[in-house]
Amino acid sequence: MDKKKRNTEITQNVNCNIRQDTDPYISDDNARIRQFAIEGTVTEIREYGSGHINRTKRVETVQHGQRRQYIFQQINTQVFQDVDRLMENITNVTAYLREKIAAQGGDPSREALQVIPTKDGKSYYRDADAGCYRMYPFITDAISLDAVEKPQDFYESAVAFGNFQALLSEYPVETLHETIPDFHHTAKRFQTFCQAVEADACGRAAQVQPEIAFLMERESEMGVLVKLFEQKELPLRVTHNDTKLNNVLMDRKTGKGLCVIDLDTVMPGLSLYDFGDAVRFGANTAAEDATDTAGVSLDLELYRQYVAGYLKGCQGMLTQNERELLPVGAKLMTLECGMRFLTDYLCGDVYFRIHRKQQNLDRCRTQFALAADMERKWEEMQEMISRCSL
Ligand code: ADP
Ligand code: GN1
Ligand code: MG
Repeated sequence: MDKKKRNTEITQNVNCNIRQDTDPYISDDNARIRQFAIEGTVTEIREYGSGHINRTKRVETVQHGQRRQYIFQQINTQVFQDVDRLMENITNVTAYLREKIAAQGGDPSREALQVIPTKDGKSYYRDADAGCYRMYPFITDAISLDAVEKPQDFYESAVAFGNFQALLSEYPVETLHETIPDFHHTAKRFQTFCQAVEADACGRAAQVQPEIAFLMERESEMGVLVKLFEQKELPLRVTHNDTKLNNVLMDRKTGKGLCVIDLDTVMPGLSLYDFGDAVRFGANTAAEDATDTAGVSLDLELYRQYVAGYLKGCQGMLTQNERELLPVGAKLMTLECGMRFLTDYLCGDVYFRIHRKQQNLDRCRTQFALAADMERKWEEMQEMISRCSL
């Protein structure tokens, strides 16, 4: 699909997806939502967004004629097994961000998420079936893009993610829980991938031999960032770890990055993970799940915009090693993500939500095609870093 058509399509899907109050799930949701300290009577609940992990809905309430909107999310407890710790991270990080943003003269109610407590003061609600739910105020007059529409959008998203890291540069990193252990430990991800090939639980390995070979040929690259970190060549930082374009809300009026969202994976990490993951998603000329890799390539202009925006947002906090290794971050995160999609395909699509058969395989193929294109454009990628760092 044309990458730019995707934003419209998702908006339309969302708008068509109104479920009636007769739907038993909606009644259940109503009961769950009543557990939270929100204002007004619920008038509407709609499926929302295009995340691969949680189930997100937008809730509307009315009180004395005043309309309010909220985000209501079912946390994926297969992916996040310790919800107490996950929500402790998010509650603490958002409280910290709100204070910092206020001190800098910003508007914390629009520039940071805020966890809405349950009526009995908890950060999330666990129902009788062990489903876990949370709520945030819905940030209005903002958009979340599933594809870059113009280079400026990508630049502004980079400023926002860089700024997010700068805001958290003094946050006590040791107090954060690892919500998914070894999330970006690419070498361990490679081991898991090899085990999945070996087990071949769904009999799919024979069909993906070229993809398996592509990764095997790059085995020596898997541990490169972890090793540099162990050798103290790279600093540990508070990072977001899932910097997809749709995880930052953009101000509808100004077009500037407004609020970094999807904080489930805020953990100790490397800045290169945040830079790399954003580039692999946003600077690809094709959609992450394109069915034909012919349209996949690294858009060097978008890459340049992201480098410039990220360095600006980071406000000089990156070390020389970090700056020089930005291209490595981009390629490694692309390889790692493709490897995760392939692993999930081999395991029977148990992790990433799919909407059609082979979607995870398509996702894997786009990532590998992108990594291959980065190899072809490697010198340009490096040159741009030197030019932007001047
Ligand atoms: P997932 O982990 O499944 O990706 P997200 O937290 O990213 O879930 O939420 C999914 C989508 O919901 C986002 O991409 C964004 O469009 C929207 N969203 C999430 N939180 C808010 C919020 N507080 N205000 C407005 N939109 C939001
Ligand atoms: C998931 O939640 P979402 O859709 O923003 C995944 C990321 C992947 C991404 C690939 C917790 O992100 O790591 O890069 O899909 N999140 C988790 O699109 O695994
Ligand atoms: Mg998300």
